[in-house]
Amino acid sequence: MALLFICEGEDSTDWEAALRAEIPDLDFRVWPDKVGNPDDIDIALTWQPPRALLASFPNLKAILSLGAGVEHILRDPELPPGVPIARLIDPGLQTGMLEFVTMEVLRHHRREPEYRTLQRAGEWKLLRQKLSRDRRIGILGLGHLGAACGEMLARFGFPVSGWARSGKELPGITSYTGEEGLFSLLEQTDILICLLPLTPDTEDILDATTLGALPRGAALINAARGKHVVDDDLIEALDSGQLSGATLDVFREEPLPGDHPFWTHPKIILYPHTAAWTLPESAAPVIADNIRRAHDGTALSGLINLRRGY
Ligand code: NDP
Ligand code: OXD
Repeated sequence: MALLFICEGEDSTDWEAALRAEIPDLDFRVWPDKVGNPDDIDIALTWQPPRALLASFPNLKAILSLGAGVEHILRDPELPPGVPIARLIDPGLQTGMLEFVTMEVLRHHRREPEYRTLQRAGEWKLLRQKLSRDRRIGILGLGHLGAACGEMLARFGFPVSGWARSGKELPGITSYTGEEGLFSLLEQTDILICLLPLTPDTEDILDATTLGALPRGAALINAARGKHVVDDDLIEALDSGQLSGATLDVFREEPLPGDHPFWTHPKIILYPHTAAWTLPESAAPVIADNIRRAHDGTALSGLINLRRGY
């Protein structure tokens, strides 16, 4: 049986080496040039598989995402029924996200964007600083990434609240659930971080209503998916002063079109979907473990619940 690597534009060399170091006899194939007999393929390791491709492998035992998100797989209306799908739970992704979120929280907390504007204007001016205990953080999504970020930020002394589908008991984090809980969190959040999966329930969650529920002058960090944000509502919130700034790593359309207003908005800090990378040297052991589980018929780690969409 064979693993098929399906990730257009990605060099598979390092992946093959890293996975072979874990499973020396792995039959590693690459779509579209090195697929061989479709009947041989029992594991798909993929990012953004083309529509209906996965259904063309009759002996598939597992679909493994190359990222934490799985909406890029679930968008395929012709997925093979009954084949388990797993998201990636990777320590490297978590570390990358911790670094990114910490960097951006501190940037907003310490008013770095305003200092850069003052520098460009040649102006020597001190901006009032706050203690971390007076800067409230709200995190949407308390999973593998959100919970770790929350615990890290709590250690800086920030009061941290988080919102998830189920209630959590996490050190230093006040947990909220449900729609009422969402608005309770929003109204006491100075820096909002989105780390939700993209599902029908979470799409467009950051709109005029939710952004308007934040205290005036709050900041947003979206490191989850672009479709969590209603772009026009975000621009309106920034222009009106409701939000003081936004860090955006992800966009409805990627690459972000050259004429999109986010590129030049003075209150937006923009990154090209780079908050946390899936690196073979960190992810290969986790993926290898799931390959073995699929072969043994045991439950995959990070198994997706199709009804919930994550
Ligand atoms: P997890 O599945 O571990 O966590 C998801 C969290 O969101 C859980 O706490 C879950 O609640 C909560 N959640 C899901 N749906 C709802 C809902 N409808 N209402 C309230 N809470 C909800 O995912 P990860 O932490 O691993 O990853 C999160 C996302 O981060 C990924 O899906 C991906 O989109 C994004 N990402 C972005 C990267 C980047 O480079 N920009 C890199 C990696 C990930 P519960 O715990 O109760 O189930
Ligand atoms: C992911 C991502 O989902 O990088 O892992 O966006």
